[in-house]
Amino acid sequence: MDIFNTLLSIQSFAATISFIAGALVVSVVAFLMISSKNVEEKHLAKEKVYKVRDKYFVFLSACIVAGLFISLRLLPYSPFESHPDQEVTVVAMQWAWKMGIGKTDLSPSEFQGINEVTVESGKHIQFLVTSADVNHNFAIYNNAGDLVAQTQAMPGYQNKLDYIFPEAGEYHVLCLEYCGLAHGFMTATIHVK
Ligand SMILES: [Cu+2]
Repeated sequence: MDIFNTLLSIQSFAATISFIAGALVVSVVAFLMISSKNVEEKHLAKEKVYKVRDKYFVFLSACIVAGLFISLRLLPYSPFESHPDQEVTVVAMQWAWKMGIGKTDLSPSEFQGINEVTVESGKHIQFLVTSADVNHNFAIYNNAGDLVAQTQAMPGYQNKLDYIFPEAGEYHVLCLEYCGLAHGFMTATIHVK
């Protein structure tokens, strides 16, 4: 149950951040409404803003270009140009995961799999993910409760999810796309040795 407690604490942290950000937006709007009653002041403020607007635009554009340059270089796609060492078929269904080593020619509903699979650490694993019914989301969490990889599980499509498990241990699979009544019980385990 450790992983669920960790997820809960991440959720409450996110909720606190959202609340603070919301309160900030409301107070800025309230401040602007209170401080912009005088028409004369409005004209003065307009001129002031127009003076810095061009510089602000150039500054923001530079920030976006620099941010794109840095973040695009950090995208984790280059390690996966090779062929995978191991393929794992994953079929999502209401409300379970069917997994098995290797590719399958069977349809998602015919495929027989279980909610456990064993793979090796340090190897390029490719999950072939699809769904037998509605949209789901195949999400892998490590033992600390961190989301390490995820992809949509969609009927009629096969999504490839490449991942190298950095260390041995138990990884947990949860569904990240609300898919009905027992969505929260869609769990599975990936044993990494
Ligand atoms: Cu779900």
